[in-house]
Amino acid sequence: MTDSKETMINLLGIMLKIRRFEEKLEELVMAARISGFVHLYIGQEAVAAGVCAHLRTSDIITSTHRGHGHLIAKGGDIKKMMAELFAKSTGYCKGKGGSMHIADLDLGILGANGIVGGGPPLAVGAGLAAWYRGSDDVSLSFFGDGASNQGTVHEAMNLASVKNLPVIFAVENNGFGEFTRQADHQRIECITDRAVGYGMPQISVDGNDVMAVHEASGEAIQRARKGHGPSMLEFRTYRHRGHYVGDPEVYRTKEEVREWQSESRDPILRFKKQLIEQGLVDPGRLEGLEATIRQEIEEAVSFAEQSPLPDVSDLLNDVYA
Ligand SMILES: Cc1ncc(C[n+]2csc(CCOP(=O)(O)OP(=O)(O)O)c2C)c(N)n1
Repeated sequence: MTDSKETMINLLGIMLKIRRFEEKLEELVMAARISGFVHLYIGQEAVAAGVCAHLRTSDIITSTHRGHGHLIAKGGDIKKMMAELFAKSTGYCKGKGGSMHIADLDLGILGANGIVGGGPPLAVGAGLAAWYRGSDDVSLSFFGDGASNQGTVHEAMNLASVKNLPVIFAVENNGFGEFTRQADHQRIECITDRAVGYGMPQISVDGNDVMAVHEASGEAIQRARKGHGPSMLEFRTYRHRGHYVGDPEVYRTKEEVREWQSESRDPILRFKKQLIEQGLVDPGRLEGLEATIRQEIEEAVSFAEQSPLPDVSDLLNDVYA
């Protein structure tokens, strides 16, 4: 194994931070302490963690309506994220955007995005900008199987390919577009089949195996950095929660969900087991890691709760007209 033990433990730490952040968020939404639409990423953590481990601050990502995991993995500040979710003035959008508008340009995060398929064209623009600057920065767009049917995604892939831009199209195939199974919204199994039409290298991997994600994305990112153009990656995964918090989930069975939450499929449980079995981490260190993360999340909640609401006088500031 070429990956160092510390890389693996860092990947586990990022996955745990995303999971615990969102478990807390879910609890807060269910208790009506946070309002607004929230889409949870639980179950897909290996994708954000494995991919973003290769990205520098100056590299760009575009995210989706299910964006918390991407933002945390790219280095987003969970205090400012939590404050935004609480609609407080200390949040990323001064409390006026909520879950689907969190962005941090200083960290290369062009933003979560409520427009399905809205991210890839932005990533192509960022890739074009990197190329103009003559830098070796890359841009990477996360999007879903549902989004992969959008015209914007196809136009973006074509332009990136024609211009040989440093863009990575990272599709997270979690099996559903809203309440519709993949098999009912597209006639292909491997979404990377679509890359063939744009003459783009592609690979489809198990998105719940963080090391497989890490390896595949590392190659694509290196290719883009070296000026060898775009790639498409498909990560096959599953979302453990409903499409949004409160989704009655009538389109799947509890048994199916439980199967994906089992130790053999859940990306965190299976990676933890692997690390312990290989003697790469001892349970004591894991407990320490969990405790630090829980503490950080509690601090983010306190910060958010104690922050002021936006002032009425600020209502029309930062609003495009
Ligand atoms: C342009 C546009 N069309 C429709 C919607 C409504 N919508 C929100 S999420 C979603 C499904 C997205 O599915 P997918 O891309 O697979 O992402 P996932 O929810 O599975 O993460 C749809 C259709 C939207 N937000 N934007």
